[in-house]
Amino acid sequence: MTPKILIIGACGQIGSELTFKLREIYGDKNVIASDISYSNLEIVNSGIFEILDAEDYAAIKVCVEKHDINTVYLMAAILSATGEKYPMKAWNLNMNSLFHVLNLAKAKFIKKVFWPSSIAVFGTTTPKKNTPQFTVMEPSTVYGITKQVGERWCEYYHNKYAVDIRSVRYPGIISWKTMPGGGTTDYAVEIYHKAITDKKYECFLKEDTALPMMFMDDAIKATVDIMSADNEDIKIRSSYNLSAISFTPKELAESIKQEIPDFTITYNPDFRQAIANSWPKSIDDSNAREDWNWKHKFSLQDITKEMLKQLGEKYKNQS
Ligand code: AKB
Repeated sequence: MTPKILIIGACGQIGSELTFKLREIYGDKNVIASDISYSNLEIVNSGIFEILDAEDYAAIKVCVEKHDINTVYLMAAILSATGEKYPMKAWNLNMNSLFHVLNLAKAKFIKKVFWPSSIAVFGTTTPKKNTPQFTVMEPSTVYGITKQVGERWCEYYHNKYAVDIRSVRYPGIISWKTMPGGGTTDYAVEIYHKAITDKKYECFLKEDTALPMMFMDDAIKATVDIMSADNEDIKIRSSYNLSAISFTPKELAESIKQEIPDFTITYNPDFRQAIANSWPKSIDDSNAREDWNWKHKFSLQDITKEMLKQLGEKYKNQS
């Protein structure tokens, strides 16, 4: 099956880079980008783009039929920090959009679905180190609840209606092209911007808060890999643990100091500290490594070098 792809939420941090990668692989005319507004002009102007509300079933169905779509990547979501401010908005967007896409697959309008879950499915009662694939899951954020419930529905639709759904639990994603929005792990992107512009950063998490993280290129590779794996190799239909590296804000600051010796960091924890405290410090992703050969590439120092190089050029071109 040649994928004819619709990306819902293509203007966001992961959606935008996924759109470019999928267009590179499958060709511009086979990848339709969509979002609720024209918030990322690079994406809007880079190929076919549709305005689409992820909560509008009829509109998604029209778009799927118009472009003869067989594969949907549902990237629209309200993340952990924003979800705490707007709980019902987060619940409605995160759950309604998932049901719409699952129901389109159940009704055979589409054949394959990618839906991202998150390390936010875990909670304070989960083992924190090397968190297993199958373990206690009592998420304490609205975002985490939507992802945990979403995982159950994905598995249910696969078992009951044979929906080909594939999912990974993303850790914090570090990237330079598009800013993240509304997450707890966002500090790990903001810090690089401030390192370039101000040589200092005030972190909203404590210095010893270890969290699982990953460079965008690895996250995109995982997404492409799981979607192109053979059907029988995908043994988990809720969501796969996915891991690359783990670090604390202090360790991240040290790695920046290796490149910018006069960079300084201060700490002023806010409400996001409690969210970070409820999440794992590191993740056991051996199921993904065994089932579909997942492997990450970027170490912390690789990421720091690449982030500072790319952002350095970006800010130089703007001035
Ligand atoms: C967040 O911080 O909310 C997200 C996530 C870990 O899913 N980046």
